[in-house]
Amino acid sequence: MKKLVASLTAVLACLGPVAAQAQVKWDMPTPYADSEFQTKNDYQFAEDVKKATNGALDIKVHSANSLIKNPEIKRAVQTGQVQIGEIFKPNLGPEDPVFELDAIPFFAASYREARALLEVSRPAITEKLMKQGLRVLYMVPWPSQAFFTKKPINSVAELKGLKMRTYNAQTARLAQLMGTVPTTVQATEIPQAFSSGIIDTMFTSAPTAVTTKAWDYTKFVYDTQAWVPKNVVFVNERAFQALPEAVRKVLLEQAALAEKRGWEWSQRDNDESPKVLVKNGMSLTAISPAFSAELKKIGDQMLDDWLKKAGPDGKKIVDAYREKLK
Ligand code: PCA
Repeated sequence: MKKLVASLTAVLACLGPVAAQAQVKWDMPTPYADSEFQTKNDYQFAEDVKKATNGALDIKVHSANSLIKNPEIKRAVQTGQVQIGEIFKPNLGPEDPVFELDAIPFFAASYREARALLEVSRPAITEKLMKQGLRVLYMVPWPSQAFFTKKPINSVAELKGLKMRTYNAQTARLAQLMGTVPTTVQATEIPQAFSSGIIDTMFTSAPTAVTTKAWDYTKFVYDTQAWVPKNVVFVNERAFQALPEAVRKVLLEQAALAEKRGWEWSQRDNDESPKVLVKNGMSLTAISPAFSAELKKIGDQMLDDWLKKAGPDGKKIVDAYREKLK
């Protein structure tokens, strides 16, 4: 018995430093592929958190829908199945219009406008998610969304009847207003959707087009300069509160850095990715003024619809945004 106690004591002594540094492991699902700058930013965030906490918090990123599928990620974080996750924020539009304001065409089209919109809508977004037990860590925009087509397009009429890849309720509405047939396809499934003929044209940003090799299926890319929608990374609030205070502090600091870095990387890719598309044989042009005017009209209609849905709270955000841009 004495011997057993002695050896147990020895074992515990060895474990001492580890036990004092109890390691917490978190899983972080994201819908997007490893090559997307958003995912690279998540990996960097996870690595920086691990380093800055001396390994006390170890976040494992699960990319490309590998652990949890896109539509289930929010619920998985809410229920604690995983502790942290990333989604395309406007996907939450059907739940509350405030989440989808950044995906209305021509409402907040540049990075400057996207930033102003985030500043005025961040309190509402974070409060609404916190009510659901989700703490927002960072929000990073995708570059300007573009159309990818097989044939040249100079007006909305020329798109009529095409099968348009969309990624949420709002892009589906946009596709419908453009007279196309909306088909929801996850970013990771774009190549298969083109090759099986489910879609023949798509909306996305240049980086996602590079990731999915858009040149294999389409020839023309039209940069709409119309909307700069954001991803959101959130953490289960109970899991967050269960961390030691020092670790919580580091996590929030690193989240702020990840947001800053993500905006920089987004802007860098906004400049660089179109060049990769051209290098691979795609024809890149701005949309024609007539096409742009037609799209603007659709955007105005979508904003009207949005204001009706969002009521006085929504109008307050829109007014504050316009004020900020003055
Ligand atoms: N890439 C993602 C979201 C927006 C974007 O640029 C996608 O196409 O699904």
